[in-house]
Amino acid sequence: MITVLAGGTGSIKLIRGLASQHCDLKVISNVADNIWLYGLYICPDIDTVIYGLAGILDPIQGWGIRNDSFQCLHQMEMLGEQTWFKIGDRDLATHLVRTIMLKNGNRLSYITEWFRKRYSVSAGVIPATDDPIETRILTDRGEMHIQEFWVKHRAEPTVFNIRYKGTEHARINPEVILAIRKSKLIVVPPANPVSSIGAILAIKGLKEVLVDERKKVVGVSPLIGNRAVSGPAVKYMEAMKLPATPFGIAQNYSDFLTKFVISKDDRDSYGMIEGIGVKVYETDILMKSSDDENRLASYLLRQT
Ligand code: FO1
Repeated sequence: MITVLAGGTGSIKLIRGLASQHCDLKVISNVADNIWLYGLYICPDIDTVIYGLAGILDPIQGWGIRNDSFQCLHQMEMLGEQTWFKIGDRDLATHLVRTIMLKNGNRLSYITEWFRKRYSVSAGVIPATDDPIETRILTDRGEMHIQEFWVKHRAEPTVFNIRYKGTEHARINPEVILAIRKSKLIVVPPANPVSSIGAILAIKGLKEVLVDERKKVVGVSPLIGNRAVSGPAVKYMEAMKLPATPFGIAQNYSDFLTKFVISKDDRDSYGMIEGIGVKVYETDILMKSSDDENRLASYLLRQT
């Protein structure tokens, strides 16, 4: 079994690659990006993994369903609703059904398992916790939900700090611990180290389990040089006073990471990373096509 800690658009590429190589995959999904909006409970990272593995993810945006229409959203706009978060018509069905199931008293992990089967995904998809947690961004325009910062304000405000609301009381999903303990490999994909991986690690007790199983943990850098492959990782890392380099990532993960795959363009970081006790592997980590995804996944399985 292989367990992957997952955020959104960056993680799914490697997850798809691993799914093409390996049949017993468990994906632990970040849930701190989840948001109540338009009366619906939206779980972007869970949906990105499920749509990605079901082969229906929009390849251009990296979220939502391919070739979706936006009739409902346009109608809402016509009715005067603020529609900064773009929900497609087919995607809407997922949020509607999930919200009904939640209101009927079902846990998020039960609902996610139900969707996994409906979308014919064979990999397990496990929400990191069933309890509500939320990444909050403290900015020069006030504190806001991560989706407000990233989508509504297009990541423009200056970020002072980031906090994970609710993580002090959230209970780790027991299946997460089971997956980590039973896996022969635990993968930290090229995901946002603050808003995706950071939000999973902020759940009390989770990091300790990873530290315990550190010999099995391999990471892939989400940065090439000092630039994120996608998304606002650099902005978040700077706000958290973390050096936005592959070394900064390795240092941030060093309690539980034993192996780290970096871009061959970052060869000069090799010595520093090995200096903190993390074994370094260099390859082409940019995933632009499914061939790239499969190649990196197979490299990970063969080399590490
Ligand atoms: N990202 C955007 O940049 N703009 C959107 O309007 C938007 C809508 C959206 C709807 C459903 C969904 O599952 C994801 C959506 N995302 C959108 C992506 C989302 O903000 C990010 O992918 C994750 O939160 C980052 O992990």
